[in-house]
Amino acid sequence: MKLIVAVVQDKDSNRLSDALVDHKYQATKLASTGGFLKAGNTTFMIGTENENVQDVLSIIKDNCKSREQLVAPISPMGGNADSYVPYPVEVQVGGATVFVLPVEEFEKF
Ligand code: 2BA
Repeated sequence: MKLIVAVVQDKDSNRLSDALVDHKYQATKLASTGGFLKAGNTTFMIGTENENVQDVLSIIKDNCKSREQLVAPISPMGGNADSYVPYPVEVQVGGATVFVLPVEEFEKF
């Protein structure tokens, strides 16, 4: 068994959870925050058998889009202004960041 942990954009989270339900995969959604952008994102935990992993990964791939996001500049408070960039910078935020972990034991009580 594997645990798939997928960090996705909030905009894709309903579509992805509907698709997982349609394909009869169980998932838990956690509200999370990206360390870099400090913006909300959604982390899915999906426990599934090894033979389903590729199917789940393709469902994630099909339902999560990569987008450009603007990062607003933060003015240096009494700091060094030399490296200050006074205009918004665009970053590419991925469709999904996915980790596949082995599960040692799985119980439901
Ligand atoms: P954030 O940390 O808010 O990052 C959003 C996007 O900003 C990233 O997209 C990346 O394009 C850019 N970025 C992140 N750190 C950067 C840095 N130090 N310098 C320049 N640009 C940077 P993604 O890579 O697609 O990541 C989307 C979200 O997935 C991340 O949101 C984070 O919540 C999660 N994530 C990505 N890599 C991770 C990792 N290795 N471990 C845990 N979570 C991760």
